[in-house]
Amino acid sequence: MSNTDSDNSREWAAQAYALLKKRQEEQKQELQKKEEQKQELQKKEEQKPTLNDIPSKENLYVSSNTIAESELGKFDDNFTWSAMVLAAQGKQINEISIDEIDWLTKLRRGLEETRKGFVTELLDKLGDDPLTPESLDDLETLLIRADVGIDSTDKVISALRKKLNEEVLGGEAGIKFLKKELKLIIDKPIKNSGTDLLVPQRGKLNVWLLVGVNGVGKTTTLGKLAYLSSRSNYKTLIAAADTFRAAAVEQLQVWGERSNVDVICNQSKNADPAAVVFDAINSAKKRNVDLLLVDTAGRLQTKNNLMDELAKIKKIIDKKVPDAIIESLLVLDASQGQNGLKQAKSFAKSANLSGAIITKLDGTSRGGVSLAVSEEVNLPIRFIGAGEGIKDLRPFNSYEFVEALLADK
Ligand SMILES: Nc1nc2c(ncn2[C@@H]2O[C@H](COP(=O)(O)OP(=O)(O)OP(=O)(O)O)[C@@H](O)[C@H]2O)c(=O)[nH]1
Ligand SMILES: [Mg+2]
Repeated sequence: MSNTDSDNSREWAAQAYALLKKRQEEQKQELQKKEEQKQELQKKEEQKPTLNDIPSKENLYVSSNTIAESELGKFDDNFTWSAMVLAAQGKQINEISIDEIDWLTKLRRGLEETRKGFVTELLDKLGDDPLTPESLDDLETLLIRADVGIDSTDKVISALRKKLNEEVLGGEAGIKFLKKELKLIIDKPIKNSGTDLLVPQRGKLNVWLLVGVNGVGKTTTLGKLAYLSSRSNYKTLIAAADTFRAAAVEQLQVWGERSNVDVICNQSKNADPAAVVFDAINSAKKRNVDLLLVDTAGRLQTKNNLMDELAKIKKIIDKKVPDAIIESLLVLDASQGQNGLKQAKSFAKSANLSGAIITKLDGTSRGGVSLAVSEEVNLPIRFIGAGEGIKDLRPFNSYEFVEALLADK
């Protein structure tokens, strides 16, 4: 990036920042006004003589379900970078939200460890010199170390080698080309699926099953999805079909409360997961639900009948709502690297998956595994998670992912 480019970017980001700050001030004032009006009203109520002078709890507490709006952070390098990523995707200054900036900052920070492993080292090695066959050998090692996988690495390196035979490639142009190649790999299964962005189809019952091995983040991801979905005005319901793990239902109920979404469950021990799904579908039909999110148990598929259980759940859905749109989403913990990839492969064989959700991208050095999932398992990545908070999950955007992976600072 030339000096003028970066000056322009900073100027653009500064304008976006000023606009967000102004908007936030206005919102705060609006809230304060509402609060004052509320207190005024309460005072009047209290002054009225009543038989029973116990104040109603509802009047004193603001709903605990409300998720606080994010606070605008500092105007720093993170802000500028995030604003530029949004601008590059065609966002106008007045279309940028604090949530988007926050997410991109989180994603960039989350991928820092992965990035350190190869980009920083690569840039140090490259400097401003043109790429050489030797630097490609270094890049190959670095990509494999970042868990990008052998197939994806081969693809990228061959493409770069071909390009090098055709023209001299400077450091910056090399990175640009690398980004393009990585994006191609991730985009391929998404394009093949025919759906760029996974959203529930209106007017139908959409059932999203979250599957995956122990502790990868299925329940947490489901909670975040419930929030995202209800916030986007889809009528949402949760089915607690992990009847195996103690406290799984309670964990889901907490998420249900946070996102204001009901949870259908059966508290009895060893309840049949398919029966829970049966009840949930009945409720979903009665309530005209758009999206039913199903949490499933995470036992290792090699050790038991998890696959049979999933098949049974699918059969029930097919029978009760033949026109339902079913998505089987494999949840993968990025920090498990190649192990996660192995899981994905064995699940893909028997569970008829339609997509993947990558979690725990924050603080792992193995974020590159997302590329391996795309290339080797041919699964479209639908969402990514980078944190334990309710807002720490977003629809997958390959451009943002690759930019964050290769952000150079
Ligand atoms: N840092 C981080 N932690 C996460 C993320 N997603 C989930 N976790 C944590 O991972 C742990 C396991 O998450 P769960 O959602 O219970 O995982 P699960 O797959 O439902 O687990 P089982 O039901 O036992 O199979 C919890 O401590 C979560 O807070 C993430 O994106 N980032
Ligand atoms: Mg769980």
